[in-house]
Amino acid sequence: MTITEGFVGKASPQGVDLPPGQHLARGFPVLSAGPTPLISTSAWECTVTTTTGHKHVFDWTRLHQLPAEDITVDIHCVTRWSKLGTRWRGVPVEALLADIDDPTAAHVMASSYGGYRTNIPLADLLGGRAWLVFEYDGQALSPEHGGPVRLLVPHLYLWKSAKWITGLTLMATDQPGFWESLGYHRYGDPWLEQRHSRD
Ligand SMILES: Nc1nc2c(c(=O)[nH]1)N[C@H]1C(S)=C(S)[C@@H](COP(=O)(O)O)O[C@H]1N2
Ligand SMILES: [Mo]
Repeated sequence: MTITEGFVGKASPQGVDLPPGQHLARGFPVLSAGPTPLISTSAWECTVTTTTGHKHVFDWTRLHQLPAEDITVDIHCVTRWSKLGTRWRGVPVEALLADIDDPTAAHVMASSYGGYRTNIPLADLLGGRAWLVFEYDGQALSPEHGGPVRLLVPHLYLWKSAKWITGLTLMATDQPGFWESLGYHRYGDPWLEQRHSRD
């Protein structure tokens, strides 16, 4: 999709493909439920835990041994701002999970440094629809936006894209994360306006 400068900032732009109830953001808002943790690339780790408790640790070096790709996607926050054509670089979650055998896994709890958690069906992290990203717009991902590494699941509301990712826990059954426990939707499809649990 292409957008022209003139559309940016208009509340109801004509010809721009926005989910219902969303408007275009100016700039890149920061939304964090707590303080920004400062994690060096050498200290960063993301642990994949299987339903049987096996742990697979990915550090910065191991993450960069996996094939990275550049992605351009639209992102949608439940607070009603969207940002079109955002550019990131990262590794598909599918590549992390490729060698992990866990037939009973159906859901995933993503967890962050600082304790934030969010649940996502495993299928939504596969098929080239979710990444562990470490660059935004050609630069190292800044701490306030989740650097050194965050999850990016752009087809769901942005609260599912856990910043400062440190764990992916595979689960047989769904469990609510932080916002989901507070009444946000279990799944969070922006095109279906799945904002709250009653939606
Ligand atoms: N660890 C962590 N991840 C998080 C959050 C958070 O508070 N902590 N906020 C979520 C919410 S509600 C949104 S909208 C996006 C915001 O990402 P941004 O600050 O890069 O815009 O991050 C999501 N990931
Ligand atoms: Mo959000």
